[in-house]
Amino acid sequence: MAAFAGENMRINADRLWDTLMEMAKVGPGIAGGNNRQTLTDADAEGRVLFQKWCEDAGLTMGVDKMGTMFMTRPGTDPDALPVYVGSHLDTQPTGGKYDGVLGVLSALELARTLNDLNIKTRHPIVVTNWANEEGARFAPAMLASGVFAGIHTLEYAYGRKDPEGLSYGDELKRIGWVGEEEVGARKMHAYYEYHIEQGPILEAENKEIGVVTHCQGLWWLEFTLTGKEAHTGSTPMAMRVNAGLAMARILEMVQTVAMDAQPNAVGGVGQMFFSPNSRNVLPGKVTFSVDIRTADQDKLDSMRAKIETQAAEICAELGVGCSVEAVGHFDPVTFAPELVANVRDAAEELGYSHMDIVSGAGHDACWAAKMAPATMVMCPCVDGLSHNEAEDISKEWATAGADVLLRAVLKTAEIVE
Ligand code: HGY
Ligand code: MN
Ligand code: MN
Repeated sequence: MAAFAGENMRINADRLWDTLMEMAKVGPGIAGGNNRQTLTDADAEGRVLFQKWCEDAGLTMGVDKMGTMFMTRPGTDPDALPVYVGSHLDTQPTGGKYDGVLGVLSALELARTLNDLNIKTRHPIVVTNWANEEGARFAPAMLASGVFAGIHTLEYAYGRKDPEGLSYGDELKRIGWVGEEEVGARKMHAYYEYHIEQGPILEAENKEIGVVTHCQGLWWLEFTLTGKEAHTGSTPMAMRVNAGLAMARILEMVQTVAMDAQPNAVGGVGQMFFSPNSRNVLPGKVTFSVDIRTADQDKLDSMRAKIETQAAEICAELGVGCSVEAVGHFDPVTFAPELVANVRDAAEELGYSHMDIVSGAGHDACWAAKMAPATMVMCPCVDGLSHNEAEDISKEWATAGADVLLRAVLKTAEIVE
């Protein structure tokens, strides 16, 4: 990379941290984290704040029909496709302050730093806030970037419902963030995403930077088990059609399938609903979502097949009805080697310790990778904890990753002397 005015360019660490802490005040959780779920009033408040910050930095906003926000810093070449740099501002119901947010606000900080140094780039840079990355309220995860990549139709996405039965389309309209742009009409030169690791590897290996080469593939399998509602006291054991028992046996089986697939495979359940969910009524209906992941394609598919086959056997034995729907999926992702090299070189040049890593969590970068060369930068998080209000990072970790993001992006966006 040619020497340039900001050879040892670094972001403004204090400004990034202050911006993160400001956003953390929007949609506070009950234990120090955030509950800024997608398309809630808190999400709307965070969007408005982010829009103000971006427009104060001279970026111009575009919004698409899924509500994704694209904030453009112009380049010098009108024909050059933009370099997109982003992540997500929506959080889990008991989310942390950094999951997604660090990537979006570091991309903003990148633009702010280029403004400070009066640096121009040939390619425009687009700071991006993808709508509904988490999939907590409206499954699947990465819904908006999935529509952008042509994985889902806009109609499918608008029809997705939250546990209260509210639809994505209606809620997006309610908060006033239905954009004009067709989803996916934008073309990307490249995509970078900076994210906390959400796992324990970087901290355990004492590395400041994760050079993300791949991302695990994922299945979300939504099971609906049908039992017979009956009195928990007066119904003899032999007469029970017990969907709750079937669920328990399936959860145990998922654990076994995941452990048999070691190393580097995971499986578990985060969400379940009992109906009628009354202490003294055996459930007539149990729904739950199985989340399995691994970076190995064959292993991912065989885990799914085993779980579906054995779940059917468990339910048949108990006389419980069983149906399953795949409500989320992406195959393992290999990120663009040339962008991965940019991240690794940037860490090296800046003197940050680094290691190659496979992302355990899914990210919008997984769908962006279908549209253009894409990659990620990661920083450690304390105890590898995420999707927990106690999620924590150090200011030094946040800064290191943002410095690397800036330098890697400039390798692609091309500084104009
Ligand atoms: O589920 C995921 O991996 C991401 O946090 N949405
Ligand atoms: Mn995330
Ligand atoms: Mn998340």
